[in-house]
Amino acid sequence: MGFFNSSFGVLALLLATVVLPNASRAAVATPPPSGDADAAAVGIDSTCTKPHVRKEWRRLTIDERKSYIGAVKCMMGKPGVAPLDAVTNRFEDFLATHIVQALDSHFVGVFYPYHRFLLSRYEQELWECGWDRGLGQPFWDWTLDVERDEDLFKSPVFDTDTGFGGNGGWIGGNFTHPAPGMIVQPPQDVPDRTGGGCLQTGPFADLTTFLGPQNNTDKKGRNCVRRDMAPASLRNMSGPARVAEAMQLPNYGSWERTTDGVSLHPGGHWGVGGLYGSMTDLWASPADPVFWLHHSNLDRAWWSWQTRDPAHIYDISGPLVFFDYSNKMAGNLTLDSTVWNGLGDYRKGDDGRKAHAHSAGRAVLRLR
Ligand SMILES: *[C@@H]1O[C@H](CO)[C@@H](O)[C@H](O)[C@H]1NC(C)=O
Ligand SMILES: *[C@@H]1O[C@H](CO)[C@@H](O)[C@H](O)[C@H]1NC(C)=O
Ligand SMILES: *[C@@H]1O[C@H](CO)[C@@H](O)[C@H](O)[C@H]1NC(C)=O
Ligand SMILES: *[C@@H]1O[C@H](CO)[C@@H](O)[C@H](O)[C@H]1NC(C)=O
Ligand SMILES: [Cu+2]
Repeated sequence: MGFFNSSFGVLALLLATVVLPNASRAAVATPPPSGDADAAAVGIDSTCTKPHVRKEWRRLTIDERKSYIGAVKCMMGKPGVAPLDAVTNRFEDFLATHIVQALDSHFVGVFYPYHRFLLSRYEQELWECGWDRGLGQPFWDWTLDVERDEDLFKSPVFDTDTGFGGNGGWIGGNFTHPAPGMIVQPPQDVPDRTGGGCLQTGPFADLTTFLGPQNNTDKKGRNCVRRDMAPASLRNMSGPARVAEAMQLPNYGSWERTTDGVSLHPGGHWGVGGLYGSMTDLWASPADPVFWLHHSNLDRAWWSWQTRDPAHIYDISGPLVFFDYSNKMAGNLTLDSTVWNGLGDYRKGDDGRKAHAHSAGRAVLRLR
């Protein structure tokens, strides 16, 4: 039974080791959990006595914000390991992984565990690049930036000096009539969008990559990171009312399906990416470094939901196949499922566990 016990520990790591935003402004409807007391409350036998702390971006000191940005740039300056010519640095390993695995990690049960795992791998790379090991991946609490439209544009997260830079310049068009050469990213119009052009301000101004748009992983032309901010979309999908509503969802299946629908998850993506922006790209959204702050908050929201009820903490379900919510093609995710981050070649039927082990760090995590 030793095997069971130790691998159960791995499950606990994935589903329950979470990073506790102890100093957060806690605009998510319920105050977020604040340490081992909460872990104990939901029955987690934690031996972690000094967890690192994920903080809201504006709760970091200015020096910490600059240090975080420096760590991301450090990743962009390190060689990548993914076996793709289009990958030119370590930051892009994570982007490539997300592109290749996009259809296996969204609108499926594993959506939350997959992104928790990827986030954790990214966080470790940040530490390797000098980020404070006492601090985890910072998060962007969307609810702090939705009261008025201008709040989004003034957010410290999008500061042009100590944040991730601002909006892209205006490009016309809409969902049915996009501007020439522009790729529409979401499945519907984003009428409140305000930009569409390349990111031209802030520490990541003029950032480009060969990867994307969408599922492209060939080394063709470079493309820029685009922003197309949509403040009403952010408010409508990721504002306090939607967060409060989501927290009431009764089980993981409805939590995943609802929040990955027109709700918290796309809210942060479309709020920054609008119609044309990188953040709205289902595959290549991690081209924009702010992706990781959005997903850190989404992970925090899941943890808040998980710790609301002891029955939630190990609750898992949801389709194994993209958007197969009626289970027509396959069953649900279970605690016996495997979560992995890597560049396995699905098109050749290889699930990637053996081959491409190092795209985002460790390749595979078994739930049990
Ligand atoms: C989209 O743009 C076209 C061309 O300008 C316009 O005719 C159409 O009304 C627009 N659609 C919406 C929903 O605004
Ligand atoms: C990318 O998506 C297109 C359109 O859906 C598809 O035809 C193509 O096979 C995909 N390419 C890869 C590398 O997955
Ligand atoms: C946001 O919600 C308001 C109120 O329901 C609605 O009037 C508006 O059209 C919505 N905007 C977007 C972009 O979803
Ligand atoms: C999958 O899980 C959902 C709850 O998330 C449940 O309603 C459904 O019956 C399950 N499907 C199967 C085939 O077990
Ligand atoms: Cu994703």
